[in-house]
Amino acid sequence: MKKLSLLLALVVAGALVLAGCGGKSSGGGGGEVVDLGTIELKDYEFVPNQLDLKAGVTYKVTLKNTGTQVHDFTIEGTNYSKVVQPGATETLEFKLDKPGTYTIVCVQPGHKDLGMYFTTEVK
Ligand SMILES: [Cu+2]
Repeated sequence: MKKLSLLLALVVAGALVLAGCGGKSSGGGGGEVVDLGTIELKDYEFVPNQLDLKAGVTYKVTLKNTGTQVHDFTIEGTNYSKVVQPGATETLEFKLDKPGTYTIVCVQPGHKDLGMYFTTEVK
């Protein structure tokens, strides 16, 4: 009987330790997101138009459309794209697994031709 209650105490203590670890890891490690801040979508440019990116990192960017047209933030060759209405602010999370040169572009008709794109290196 004593042995059984000791065992029970150990099991309860173990469960508490596990619960403690679980709480910590959900707050920090693993799903870390790096905030890139705000990029303005103007008629017809991105400001700023430089990003310092690393492969395998999850980034969050805030997209603020200060222009008069609908704009979007599209990473060519990926499924990442976010349309932002004039005056609106949206956020986009993305992760690029392969290093290389990527083009960020607004795919609204004619906008790329007006210069609304930039290239960025992912290391
Ligand atoms: Cu645009």
